[in-house]
Amino acid sequence: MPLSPLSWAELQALDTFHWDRVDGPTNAQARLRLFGHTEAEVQVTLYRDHHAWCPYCQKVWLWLEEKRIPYRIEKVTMFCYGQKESWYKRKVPSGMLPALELQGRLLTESDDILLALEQVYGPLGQGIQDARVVPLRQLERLLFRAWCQWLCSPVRSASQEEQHRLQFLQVVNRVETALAQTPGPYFLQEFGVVDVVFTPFLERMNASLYYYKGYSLREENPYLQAWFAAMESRPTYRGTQGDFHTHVHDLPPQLGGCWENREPQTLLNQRRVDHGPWMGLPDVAYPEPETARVEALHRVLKHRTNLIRVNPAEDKLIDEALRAALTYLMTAEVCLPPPGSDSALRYLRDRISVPRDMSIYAAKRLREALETTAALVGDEQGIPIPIRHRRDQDPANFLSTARSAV
Ligand SMILES: N[C@@H](CCC(=O)N[C@@H](CS)C(=O)NCC(=O)O)C(=O)O
Repeated sequence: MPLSPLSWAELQALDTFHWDRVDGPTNAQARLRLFGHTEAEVQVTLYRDHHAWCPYCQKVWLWLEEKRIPYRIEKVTMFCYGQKESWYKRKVPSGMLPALELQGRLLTESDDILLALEQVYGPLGQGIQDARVVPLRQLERLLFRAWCQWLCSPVRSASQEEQHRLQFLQVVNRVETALAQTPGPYFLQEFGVVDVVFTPFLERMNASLYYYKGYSLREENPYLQAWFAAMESRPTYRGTQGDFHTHVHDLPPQLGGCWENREPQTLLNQRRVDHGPWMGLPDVAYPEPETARVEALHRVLKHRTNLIRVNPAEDKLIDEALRAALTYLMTAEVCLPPPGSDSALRYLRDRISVPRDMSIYAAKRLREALETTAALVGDEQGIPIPIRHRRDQDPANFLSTARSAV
């Protein structure tokens, strides 16, 4: 017989998750990172986007985490999901991210930021102007342009699509050759700034090409496969890592559209990313931590009032349905949600953002619990995710509790 949903108090009692956001592993929720230093020693403030979607912010974020520099984090809204904060426009009139304050000096442009940080704290492996680093940074930009060309150009013919695909694969081969030249998995002898520079877009290429073009960058290229695995051995990277679902739906408004090729493999991949099963997707390969479920529970409990308020369904309906999904998440016992709650549960399933809300495996477990529970009462989908903007994710709706997330 199906279990009836646990109460919020009963769910709260199951929440044993604890994470030291300030001195513990890299995470997207912290507003302050100390690495054992005192707050008085902090000389750096990183301005990055609320949702951890901005790739240039990820580059600087990862560098600071790798170097264990104490820093503050101020989160700013991107144009595609809400209103830019006026205090930020006074500081950076263009509104562009990232920005960084270093010993009272304001810097913009991610490469200039890294250069200035190197001058104060020393390089991460090699300096970004090192003669071994510069050609690899150029290769990264070449790959970026070939990816944009393939993903973001509306094509007029199959041959044009094929030409863009081949151009991208040619640059990928150059990346494979570069990785093959070192004895380890990284771009140079040891992990360093080049790996940090490549990370944000390799992650986004892996996600977007799988979903829009049916091409699995990580699985089809052995050196990149080894590189991703090596990156995932680093807690710093794990803390900044996004999942396929998050990237494929945050990229279109940022890039001005992503074009799918409608091939059978693409359609299969799209179904898998949007509807599951999410375990086994090539967006992550390290083993699932034992804490995945309880982390998901913890994060939902923290934000439940807002999650219920922004859901299009009646509060009472989504309240009970969400408790049913969380009961299943924590007990593995089928728990029937109220009739008519399937689309409300799927609305939430489609709006979990990684790493903003939780880490990658926690999100997969939560998506799975929401979908399994929704499927007990129907197959109605949630309101579709917008393509031109993501104001459905406006952080203004969450700020009162987000502020206390440290
Ligand atoms: N060249 C810049 C590029 C930065 C950039 O394009 N930032 C985008 C986000 S990925 C931005 O701030 N756009 C304004 C917005 O979306 O609000 C850098 O390396 O820092």
